[in-house]
Amino acid sequence: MNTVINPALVAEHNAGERARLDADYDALAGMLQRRGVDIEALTAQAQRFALAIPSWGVGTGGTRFARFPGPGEPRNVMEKLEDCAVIHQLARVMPTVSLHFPWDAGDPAALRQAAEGYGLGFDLVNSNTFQDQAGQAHSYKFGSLTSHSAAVREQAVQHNIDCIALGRALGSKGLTVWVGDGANFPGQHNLRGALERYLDSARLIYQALPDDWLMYIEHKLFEPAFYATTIADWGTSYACATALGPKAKCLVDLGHHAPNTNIEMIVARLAQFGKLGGFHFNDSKYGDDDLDAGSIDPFQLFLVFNELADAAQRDGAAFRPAYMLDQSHNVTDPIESLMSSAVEVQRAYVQAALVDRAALRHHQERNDALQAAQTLKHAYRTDVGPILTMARVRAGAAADPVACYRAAAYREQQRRARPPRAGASGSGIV
Ligand code: AFD
Ligand code: MN
Ligand code: MN
Repeated sequence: MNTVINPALVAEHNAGERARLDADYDALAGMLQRRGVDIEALTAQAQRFALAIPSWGVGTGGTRFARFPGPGEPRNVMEKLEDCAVIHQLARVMPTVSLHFPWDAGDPAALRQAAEGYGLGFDLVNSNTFQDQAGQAHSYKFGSLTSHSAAVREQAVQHNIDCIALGRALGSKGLTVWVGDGANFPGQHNLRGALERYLDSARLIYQALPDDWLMYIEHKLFEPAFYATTIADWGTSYACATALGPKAKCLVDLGHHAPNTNIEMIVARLAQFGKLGGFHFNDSKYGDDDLDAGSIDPFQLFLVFNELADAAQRDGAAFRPAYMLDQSHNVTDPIESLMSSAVEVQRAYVQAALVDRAALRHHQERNDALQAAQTLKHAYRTDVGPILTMARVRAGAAADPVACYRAAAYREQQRRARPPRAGASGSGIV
């Protein structure tokens, strides 16, 4: 495998962490044993956990106001893959990359070869009909899949079909469709008519799906439409996924809800009805903030994984949602944010695996609300850090990915190797 960071440096870093890791791991093993939990089973579970890197996440993000580019940003999809390889090498929890078209357009065979060289695979592909591209025949200013214009709808449908073809060539197994379509004024749209047009367009994309592919419908409450977004909530997403058929599922982006929405309940509902397709993990305080997963409300992330653990227990191997991060890194090094966010998601996964489900059911059946809540808190409060570190070290990754990454001076090296292109510092989101 082509490693971007010198493996000797990783080994040296790990050797320095070894004594402390062993001591912490043994202490945690003893504590868990007294609770009847085998630490080795949890570590093996942590090692199996994986989520995808959003290709756009390795570049510095931005807001509607400005974008402040960071040094050594990747300037094309090949350089994005190189950054993803660093994340994969040091954290070993993100083995796949999710490409976004046409941003990541490239020769699929060359992309595949580069990714395989790094030991990376390709996850779901994403279509983009929320902005216009140079030379595009029709504008998406007034919508894409829901446009009043048949020609615009056709163009948007065709783009999604092209994404499927590209994804197929990459070995991907699904397409995520997020549209910004909606209205900024009451009356601008016939609300029902817009959704009817969406479904007509979505059906054409659905029909183009290979047999072993899924289509993921991503809802979002608002922005860019500020009055009425066509696919605004999980109810609409569920209704559309149901209307389309078994290969259509719902994708939950944690930031795409009103503040204080009970997202774990949405997860439980979608899982119950077989429509939970996957996640875009991130965190938020106010809206679609795209902050790092677990940075604002790690308890919510835990509660989401608590529902996922329950669903996995009920549905077994058939339950395999797609996991990905979807964040905008505006003030941090994107590689550092992606690695530490992935570890936060993995942490929530392991904490949820620690929930004593038999005890929880026992308290629930006896209406002992206090003890039921305490059962969850008990798992959540357990510091599973040594398990995550051990999982990484055993897989050849870094005990402390951020510290090791900084020691490798990768960013500094790329600052020199990748001088910014003229005009690349403009404003705009991601
Ligand atoms: C959007 C959505 C969606 C999309 C991405 C592109 O979350 O996942 O693909 O950002 O930047 O807000
Ligand atoms: Mn998203
Ligand atoms: Mn978003």
